[in-house]
Amino acid sequence: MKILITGAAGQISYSLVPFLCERGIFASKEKLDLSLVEIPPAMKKLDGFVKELEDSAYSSVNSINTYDNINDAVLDADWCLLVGSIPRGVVLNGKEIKERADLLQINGGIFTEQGKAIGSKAKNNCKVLVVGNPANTNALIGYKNAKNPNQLWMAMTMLDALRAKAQVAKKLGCHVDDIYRLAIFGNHSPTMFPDLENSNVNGKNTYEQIGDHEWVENNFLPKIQQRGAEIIDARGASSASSAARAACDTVKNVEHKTRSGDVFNAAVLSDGSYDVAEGIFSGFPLISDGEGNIKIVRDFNLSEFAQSKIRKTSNELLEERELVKDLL
Ligand code: NAX
Repeated sequence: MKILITGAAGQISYSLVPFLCERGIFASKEKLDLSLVEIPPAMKKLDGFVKELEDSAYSSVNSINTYDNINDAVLDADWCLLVGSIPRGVVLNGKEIKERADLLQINGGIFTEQGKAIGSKAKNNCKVLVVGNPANTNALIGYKNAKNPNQLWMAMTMLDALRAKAQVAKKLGCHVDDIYRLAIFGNHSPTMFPDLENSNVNGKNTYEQIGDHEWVENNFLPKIQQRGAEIIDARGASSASSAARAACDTVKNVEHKTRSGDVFNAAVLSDGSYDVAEGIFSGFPLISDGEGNIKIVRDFNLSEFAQSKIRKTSNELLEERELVKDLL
């Protein structure tokens, strides 16, 4: 199994790679060939991380190789985890990247190149998870440039789902594992919508058990939508360990059959389900058959409230698509 990870010297990868090397994440028992990609200035730091991975002596790992470009790294990859991207606020060529449009264009350039490389050189059944922000639109750019419809492209919304589960568990005094069918719709951004109305806790409707729409709309929703900012404020750095956990959980959920009565979360290319415009990458409730196939679960009933929130987040994705249309 060849696993490619970009942004491999970054803070998310520092937790993600060790998580992936634990047993039971991938369905196959084959040992892992890790293909770690960074930009040239970060190669020394990556070498340091590789020394630590070697010292961890994982029985699941066959080889570890590092690359300063994706083209050499991606040959026959089974999974590509695209974590690396340029964050908002970075100074490039003397100019601070502040605007969403600039961020989309700069990262768009990265994902154009990565999409082309993955489409032509990775395995035909390769699975791709985009973590680097703006994740949904980066995934769209990568997918369009890959031009290989057999490959599965996703953007990460699992962290939003885990955050939502943690808040529900606190509110209802239940365990996170008792929460089923909690779905994240839309963009991985402050417009995203976590739906509780179709969720249940051990068979009992989550929204009804909470029984407090005011809490859902004015407390729960902004809490999940702004959780990333809350972490940055407290930690002085963005979510890393939880993001790594969520990325690993996404891989595990795609690789294994979804537990009965449940869904998992990622953003995939919209086919028009739930009136989300076709051709954007939106969060949906998904199931996996454990054989590499995932599909959108279509039996959620959406209230007026839910529909209006999903329209808003879908519109944001359409605006983002418009901003990068020259890259698609
Ligand atoms: P770091 O800045 O610690 O690491 C990013 C790494 O990517 C750096 O080492 C950088 O050199 C590398 N990189 C940049 N361009 C690259 C390229 N073209 N090829 C290969 N490597 C490249 O960021 P980190 O905290 O690890 O976050 C990574 C990305 O995840 C960011 O874009 C961040 O916004 C995004 N996140 C996405 C989340 C999600 O739920 N989808 C949540 C967490 C996180 O905010």
